[in-house]
Amino acid sequence: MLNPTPADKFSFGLWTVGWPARDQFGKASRPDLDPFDSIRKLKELGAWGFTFHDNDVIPFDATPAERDDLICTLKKTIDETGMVCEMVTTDTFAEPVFKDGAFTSNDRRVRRYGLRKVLRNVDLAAELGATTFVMWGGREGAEYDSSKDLHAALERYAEGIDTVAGYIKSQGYDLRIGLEPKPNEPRGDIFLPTIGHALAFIQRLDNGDVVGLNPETGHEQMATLNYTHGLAQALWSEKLFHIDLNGQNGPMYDQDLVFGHGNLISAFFTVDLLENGFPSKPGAYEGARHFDYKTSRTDHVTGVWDSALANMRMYLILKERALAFRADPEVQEALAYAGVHELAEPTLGADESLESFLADPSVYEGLDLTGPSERNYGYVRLHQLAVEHLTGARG
Ligand code: ASC
Ligand code: MN
Ligand code: MN
Ligand code: MN
Repeated sequence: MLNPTPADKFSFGLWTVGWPARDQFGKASRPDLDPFDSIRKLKELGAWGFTFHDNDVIPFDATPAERDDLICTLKKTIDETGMVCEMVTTDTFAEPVFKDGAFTSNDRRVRRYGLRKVLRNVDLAAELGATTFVMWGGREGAEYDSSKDLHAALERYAEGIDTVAGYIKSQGYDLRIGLEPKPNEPRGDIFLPTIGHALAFIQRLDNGDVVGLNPETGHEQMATLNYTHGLAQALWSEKLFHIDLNGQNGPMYDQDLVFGHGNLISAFFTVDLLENGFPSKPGAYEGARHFDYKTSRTDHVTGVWDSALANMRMYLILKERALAFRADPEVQEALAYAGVHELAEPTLGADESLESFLADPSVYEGLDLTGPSERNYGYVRLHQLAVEHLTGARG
């Protein structure tokens, strides 16, 4: 049960296991890994798929012939391992040219260059059979409010995303864009800082039908937000196109810990939502269970593979606990007591007119507030049952 298999649909970014742990304060503490070996190793561990930034596989300064060679090796590795390339993304943050962003740089030359870099990777994604194209605008932002025309920045961001989305549609690619919100780091403030901002932004696009979200656990938690609530709103909006699972301990730098190694209770409810769905709308999330974490700098290559496996085991442990939680008769009774199912009932009756609602004295003038005011919802008992399942004290 706790051994991952391809049926679990786990996938990893090649930059995750491939991170040599170079940080702002220190040199790399691990050697660079060969990305093709990483695909084989992830397969061995039980993963189903992988994802990558163009420059995780193809160096930024590769010649066209070198690029073709590497793509050829990548395709061979896919055929040989059966690993699915489910998502592709573009590095528009590492090179100095992108220091002020790609789609929102004040320099038009950079915006046009960035758009071309993204569009060639849309072609590559389609060629490799990926169904999601993630766009993390890590450098789209500012440190100084004096430096940006914020209205124009949003116009240019929308223009860029709309151009990419329109291109995908015009080519007939089976591909959808997943915007990835993050509040800050590496920029002081990043545009589209949260799931909510990104959902509102998508509403303004011309080609928003193929644009949705790729929310990352730690990014929402950096903004002190509840990741599971964010996933829920993205699902409700039919915009949850992809996920980046990892661990974070509240608002601080982006930790990218193993999934469940940060806020564990939150991770439990994330898995509960992904596996069980909503009580009023049951059903599992169908997309990849994708991890975007970093092996801690203290671990060497052995630790890279220990931590990759740890992500999958944490997910499977939490899945087992979440299923046991929902199946427990005492939990079912506590859910009913708490009124969880009552919330699915529309507030107005099916054939109740607004006139009759307004004229019904039992709703307002005649309602005895004692009952609802003194109601014990029992949420603490319910949550204790959840934590007992999570910790293995029950079921
Ligand atoms: C991505 C993505 C991130 C960043 C980061 C790069 O594509 O999802 O969160 O890039 O992992 O270090
Ligand atoms: Mn992160
Ligand atoms: Mn991410
Ligand atoms: Mn990241």
